[in-house]
Amino acid sequence: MKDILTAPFVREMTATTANMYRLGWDERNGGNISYLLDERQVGEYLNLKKVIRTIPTGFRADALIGKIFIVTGTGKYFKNVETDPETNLGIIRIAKDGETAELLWGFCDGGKFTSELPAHLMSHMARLKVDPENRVVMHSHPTYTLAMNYVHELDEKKFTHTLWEMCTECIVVFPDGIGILPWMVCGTNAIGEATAKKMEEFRLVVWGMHGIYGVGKNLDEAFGLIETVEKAAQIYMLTCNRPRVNTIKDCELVALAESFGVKYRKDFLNL
Ligand code: 2HA
Ligand code: ZN
Repeated sequence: MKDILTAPFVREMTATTANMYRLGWDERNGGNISYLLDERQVGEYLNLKKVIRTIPTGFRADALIGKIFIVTGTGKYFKNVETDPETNLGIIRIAKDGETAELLWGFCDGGKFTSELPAHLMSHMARLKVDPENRVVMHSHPTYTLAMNYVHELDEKKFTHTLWEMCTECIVVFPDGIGILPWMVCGTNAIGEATAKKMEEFRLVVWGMHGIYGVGKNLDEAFGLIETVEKAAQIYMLTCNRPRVNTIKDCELVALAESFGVKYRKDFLNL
């Protein structure tokens, strides 16, 4: 059996959480990540028959029975994952009943998975239906994106359109736009269900005045989506109090999207 601390998926999780912490997106216990793993790959590092303990999830995820995820822990700080992955991360498998998590590794101080597990697993189910390659669900509190939530209308079309105007790459990186939920109590099945519903259509979902969710086939892709939104939101926040002298026009956004061959939300433009 190989040393789990050398597994690429553990290394990627520690590098990503450290990176997000240093960007100032994940203060204290803010943010959470879940990453669907390949059973055969995990089997090189762990005895898959050995369940350390079982933890109820509080909801059913039948479509994920037998699936294995590496997830960040509830109350744990992204800041500390790098130095102590075995306490701050866990590897769980969804049990045959669809509503229990079998702990295979980690959370070694008796901890458990993120409080946002409903939003994560429900989003995995929604995304896998649209994109069978999807593996990662990532939640974070990026500073400028959050700031923008307070001064910009929380309307999917208008919010996406403003961000598309802020950096040339935006419409190419997230042509499908951004879904938005109003402020809701976090950590509940209700916000999980609402997030998953948005995930049928979007790879990015803003939780009004809380943060953002991004998904992808690997950590880089989910991170890159959020990073691009955050960069555009930063440009917006740096410029929104000043007269706008120049902008990228809608006809130019169309030219970009067509040149890069991306399928974009035409209804999010004012053509
Ligand atoms: O895990 O970010 O949404 C802490 C949070 C809750
Ligand atoms: Zn949060």
